[in-house]
Amino acid sequence: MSETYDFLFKFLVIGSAGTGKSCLLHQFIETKFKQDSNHTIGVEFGSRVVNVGGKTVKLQIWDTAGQERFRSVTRSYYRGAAGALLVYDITSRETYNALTNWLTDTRTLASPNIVIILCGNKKDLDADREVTFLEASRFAQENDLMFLETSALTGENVEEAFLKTARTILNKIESGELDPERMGSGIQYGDASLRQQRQHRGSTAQTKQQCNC
Ligand SMILES: Nc1nc2c(ncn2[C@@H]2O[C@H](COP(=O)(O)OP(=O)(O)OP(=O)(O)O)[C@@H](O)[C@H]2O)c(=O)[nH]1
Ligand SMILES: [Mg+2]
Repeated sequence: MSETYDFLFKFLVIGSAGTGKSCLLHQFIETKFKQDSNHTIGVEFGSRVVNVGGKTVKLQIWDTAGQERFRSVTRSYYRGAAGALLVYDITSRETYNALTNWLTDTRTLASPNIVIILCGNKKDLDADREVTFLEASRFAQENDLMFLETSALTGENVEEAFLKTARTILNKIESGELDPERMGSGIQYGDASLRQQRQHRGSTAQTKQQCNC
């Protein structure tokens, strides 16, 4: 069966090793927790078609390795991403402290228009929390990021994180702030919207023929 969608958005999942990036992607795509998740080698890939604001959007998601030794490989994926989930682990201050480095990389390598959501993952492990919700939300505000605490284990806020990012991108397309035709936007028109545009062009041509002007 061929899929029809209005837009395709390219997404990245980034952040330190062991924060739960692969589990978040798995939960989003399979709606279950990934048992025995191993460190990602380089980059893994997943996709899912979602409905946002009346549009069908295919999310093409690149789940990158957090380990330092893969940094040169993963850096090559930043270009041309429309959205990113920047993940830390609420039970590990080290992964939270590393966020500034991840942001520097993103701001240097990705499109200036990239929409980023900060995800404080492992929300289910509240008893082992090392990073408060308040300090992370302040950090997000200061750095112009959206913010959610998530749990790839229970599924809490996982779909929301992806959908919120997609909705923001869609709003920016509709307001004209984002141009899907721009090189490296990380956005492509799908069959459905191309057909609509063609139909629209067809009807404009017809109107012109009829009015003799
Ligand atoms: N309790 C709990 N554990 C989680 C959650 N998400 C991931 N984990 C655990 O955290 C560990 C690392 O998860 P991964 O998804 O492999 O981490 P990653 O960020 O992809 O790591 P790299 O691929 O090395 O960058 C695994 O043991 C998971 O079971 C969560 O939301 N809650
Ligand atoms: Mg991984």
